[in-house]
Formats: sequence, C-alpha cells, structure tokens
Amino acid sequence: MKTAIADLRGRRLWDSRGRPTIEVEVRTCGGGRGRAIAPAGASTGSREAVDLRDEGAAFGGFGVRRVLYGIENEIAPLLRGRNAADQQAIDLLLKALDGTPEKRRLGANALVATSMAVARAAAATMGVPLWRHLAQGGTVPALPLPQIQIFGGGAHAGGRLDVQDFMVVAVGAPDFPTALDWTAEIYRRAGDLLAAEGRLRGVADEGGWWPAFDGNREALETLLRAIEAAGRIPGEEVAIALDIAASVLHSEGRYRLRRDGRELDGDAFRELLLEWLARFPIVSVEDPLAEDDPAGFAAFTAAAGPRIQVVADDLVVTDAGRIREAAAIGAANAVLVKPNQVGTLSEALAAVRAAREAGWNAIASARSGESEDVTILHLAVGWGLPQLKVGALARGERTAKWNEGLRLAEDLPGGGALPPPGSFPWGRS
Ligand code: 2PG
Ligand code: MG
Repeated sequence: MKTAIADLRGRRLWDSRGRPTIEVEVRTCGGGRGRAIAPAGASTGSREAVDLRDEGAAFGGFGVRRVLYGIENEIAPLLRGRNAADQQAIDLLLKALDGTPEKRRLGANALVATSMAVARAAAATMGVPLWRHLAQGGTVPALPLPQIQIFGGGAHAGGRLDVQDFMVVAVGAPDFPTALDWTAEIYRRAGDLLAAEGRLRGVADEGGWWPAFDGNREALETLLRAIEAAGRIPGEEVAIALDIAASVLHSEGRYRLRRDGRELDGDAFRELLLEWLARFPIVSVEDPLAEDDPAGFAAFTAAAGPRIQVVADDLVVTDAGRIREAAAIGAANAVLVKPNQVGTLSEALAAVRAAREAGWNAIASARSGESEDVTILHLAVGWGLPQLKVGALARGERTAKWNEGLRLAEDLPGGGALPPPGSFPWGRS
C-alpha cells in the first residue's frame, strides 16, 4: 500500500515568538513526504488541550524534549505501517494512545503536528493538493473571507490595549485577492496615522501595529479613519471585527479595562460592547465575555442581534460537545476552529460539523505563535469554512497563509471567489 506510513519523526524548530516548537515529518511507502509544525496560543482558553512543555529552566520552560520523546518512542512505533489516507483511524489511534481527555500525556502539540503531517503525506503520495485531500463531500472548496488584524493588543502586545484583535473584514470585496488589496491599504494607512501622531511602537505578535492609544475607543476611531483614508466605504465595503479575548480581562466577576481606567461588572461590560456596536461598523465580536460566563455570552448574542457574528473561541475551544452545549443556550452564532485546541484534525472536523448542525458559522484560525506552516489555509478551503483569521498582512508566518491563498486562487474551480454574502450573518436578508 503506497499510503502506508514508512517512517515518522519529530524535530525541534522555532516559532514566531522565538520559542521552541515541534515539526513532525511522515514518509509513506509510496515515497510521499509530509511535514507539519505545531502552533501555540498566548491567550489560551483554560479548557484547551494541553500544549506540553518541559518546564524547568531551558527556553523559559518552553522546551519540547518530552514531546519529542513521546513522538519517537510511542507515536512513531504505533503509526508505522498504518494507512496515512485514513485520517479518522490515525486520529483515533493518537487519541487512544494519549489516553487523557486533555491530551496531557503526549501533548496536543505532538498530536496536532502528527495529525497534520499524516494528512500532508497522504496528499503528497496521491499527488493531490492538501485542500483537495481534506475536502469533504457536501462542501464546495473555496477561499475564505479573511479577518485581518490591523492593531494588536491584549496578551499579544503586553496589554498595551485591552481588546486583543482589532481586525477588518472586506465584506464588499468581489474576491480573495481584492480583499487582501483593500486590507493592505488600510494596514498601511493605519500605520501612517499612528506614526504621524507619535503612537506607533512596532508590531504585535500577529503582525498588527502595536499602538500607544489612550483607550479602546480611540483604537476603534483610528481604525475607522484608516478605512476611510484607504478610500473604502466603512460597513459597506470594509467592516470591523474584534476579538475581545475577555477571559484575560476578567477576574471575580469584574472586567478590568486598564486603558480606559474602568472596572465593570458583566452587565456593564456588555452595555459597553453594545455601545461600540451602535457607533462603529462592527460585524463580528469574538469572546465578548469570559470563558466561564456562557449566560453572559447568551445575553450578549441576543442583544447584539442576528446580523452580528458572535464568535466563541475560549468558550468552546474547538470541542464538538462544548459547541453543542453553547448552541443549546444561544451563547454565540459562530465558532473559531483551531485544531491544536483539541488535538487532531478529526476532532476539529467534528467541531465544524457540530457548528454546522447548530447553524453556526465557522472561522478557521491560526494561533499567535505560528510558523511557515500553511495547513490552516488548506483546511479552511478543503472543509469549506467561509472565514479565516491568521493575524495581519505582515510577518512571514502570517503572509505565508495569505500568500498560499493567492496561489490557490489560480487553481481552485471558483478561482479567487469568496463565499456569497448570504453565508454570513451580516449578509443575510
Ligand atoms: C485568539 C488567538 C488568535 P492565541 O485568541 O483568537 O488571535 O490568539 O493564539 O494567543 O490564543
Ligand atoms: Mg480569540
């Protein structure tokens, strides 16, 4: 069997924050080779699968010796001879081998890199692009609408802004390349505005500008000005998406906005977000409340209305069961899909299916710690996920994904076409 796994090995590489990470390389009997690199979050949900590290003094505790040991001594012997084309069977074996619900024994970083490398090796052996190998019956492979970061804050910028991601979505762009063109101009204009006002401090972890704003509202106002300066019509051509990453701001029932000098309870915090929705052309809000406040999520989702996308990230951590629970109380209407939050591609796909059954949108997402690995883009295309979030149009680990999308635009049946407006809450009539 050509797709039988002949060899599997792990190696230590570096991620975009200069921390160690792991790459898994799989070779098949047919001579196909697949490699994949594990990403890592910073504003991680507390219920995410475990990103296993050595702790201790080396590399600030981020060493991956234990992870590599597990790959070499447990994962490789188990997977040798197995069929790389049977992703579901491989992922079930990985899950069983780890044996813990949180993947704490071998590490979700070991599992996700293995799962993705197996998919890549199978695709290479069969001579098809990864997106085609991942494609599922019933979904049309197409490029996703990008959510692109302009300002970085929260855990990705030393808390310099409370809100983590100030992003734009080119809701009126006719295709993927145009969405990037428009966003590049907004990114440039936003940088110019900051520089002119002496507020530019560099770039944050995901490539968005690291700004020295006095408050969160000022960031929204500057973003609006940047959209206009780029010649785009706010709300019609380009809208705003936020990731509040509210778990980071929350403790003991209070939300602390350091930049605004305010401390609010859940009700007042929701009111503040609703004020922003009324004032700015915002179409999507991720993690508006803390991960342990599903009722707050539900209240916000009801108040924000059906045309606003409310995205659950830390709340559901790409877990099908948690998505069903959250959907049952109307806690959100969309989910962020990050395979390393759960461990394997099959479990992430189960999360996508649970979201679809609930009528939720799905957004494929990279992590704040990334690499040149572009699997997430292929996964969005192959699984027919209508949106993708991978940070800014800057820093190589981010542009690697956007640029791969531009390459695929030349090959895909629909070219660079984006999902129709009716695929999104804001576009539904
Ligand atoms: C998020 C992600 C990506 P991190 O919160 O959505 O922006 O950040 O990878 O740090 O969890
Ligand atoms: Mg998030």
